[in-house]
Amino acid sequence: MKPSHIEHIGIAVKTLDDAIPYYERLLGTPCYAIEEVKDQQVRTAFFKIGQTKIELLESTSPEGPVGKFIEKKGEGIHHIAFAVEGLEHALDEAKDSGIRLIDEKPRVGAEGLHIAFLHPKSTFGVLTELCEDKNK
Ligand code: CMX
Repeated sequence: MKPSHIEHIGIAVKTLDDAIPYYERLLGTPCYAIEEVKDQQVRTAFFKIGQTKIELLESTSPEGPVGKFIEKKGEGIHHIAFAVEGLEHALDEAKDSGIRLIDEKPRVGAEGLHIAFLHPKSTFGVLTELCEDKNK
């Protein structure tokens, strides 16, 4: 799969309003985008630090993946996303090596990235996202 870098770290928070000021102080940089991803039932807020982003995730529904995560585990690191070139091929490789895919095919996530998730039960407990910026 050979990712080029960590594209972002997703952090589940109860509310963006409470979490954004903390990250703005910590990172010394303003939140540069807030975006709702309807099919994931989340609102996201982004910060850039070097090549990597911090993505805060606020659930818009208790039934969504982040709502369920917070209910079970509380706030905290939700997933790690690796940037790859050739996402479809990377998914084929993951599948061939026995990793369970959540998304068999890429779909469009926040910031227009093409994304796909690997199941935490086959990635040592870490929900893992592979993503590709097709505009690059
Ligand atoms: N990290 C690690 N483990 C996780 C997890 C996470 N983020 N989310 C769930 N799990 C674990 C649960 O603890 C549970 O483990 P146990 O069976 O040992 O208790 C197991 O996975 C099943 O969890 P669940 O609460 O029953 O939830 P589901 O099986 O319905 O869904 C998952 C889990 C990972 C398949 C689902 O959350 C998913 O499809 N995630 C991918 C999409 C996503 O997370 N979108 C939000 C971000 C979108 C964005 O960045 O734009």
